Amino acid sequence: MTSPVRAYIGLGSNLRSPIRQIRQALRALQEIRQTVFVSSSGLYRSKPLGGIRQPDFINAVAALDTRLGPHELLSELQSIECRLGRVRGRERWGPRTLDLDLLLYGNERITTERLTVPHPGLLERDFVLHPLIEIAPLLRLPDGSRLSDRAAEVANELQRVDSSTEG
Ligand code: A4P
Ligand code: MG
Repeated sequence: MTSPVRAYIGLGSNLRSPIRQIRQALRALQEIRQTVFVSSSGLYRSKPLGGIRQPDFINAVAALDTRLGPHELLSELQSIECRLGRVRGRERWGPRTLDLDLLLYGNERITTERLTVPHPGLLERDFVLHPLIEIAPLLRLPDGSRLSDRAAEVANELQRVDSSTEG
């Protein structure tokens, strides 16, 4: 049997009770086949990226150990997005009930029609970078660079959501 690969997932929501959406999505990640849920960051409120007027986002990052291939894992993520009610076909960058991105899949670099890993926004987005460092402070990218060395370049304007906050 192949050994598991550590993968990191970015979660984001800014519609229909986003805190509840993210908590539900974290539970759904625990049910993915051939996969062990390792840990998740706190939840963070962030300003929308992309210039469209829309509600603030709630973001978080989770770590999984998976025996699924990267495309199989992406399919599982997309199935969770659909199940938890994402309305597809909206404008890019626009509001969404739930967005699950595959940020990293072990040390692999992947460029296919369906999948780009590491996720292209990883190093620029405070709502990805800082929660990722929270759960994996020593993490290195496939090019060998240490994630925490990049953190100083990205201002952290995230607001942590208190764990007792209702969604
Ligand atoms: N795809 C390719 N690579 C990946 C990957 N690594 N992970 C493909 C996930 N999907 C990947 O995705 C479109 C296609 O990307 C998929 O079919 C998949 O095969 P999508 O989720 O349907 O479309 P999208 O999310 O609208 O596009 P995109 O480019 O993923 O949007 P982003 O970059 O995720 O941005 N502001 C804040 N504060 N917080 C946010 O979370 N999110 C967005 C969405 C904008 N602004 C935000 C936030
Ligand atoms: Mg996406």
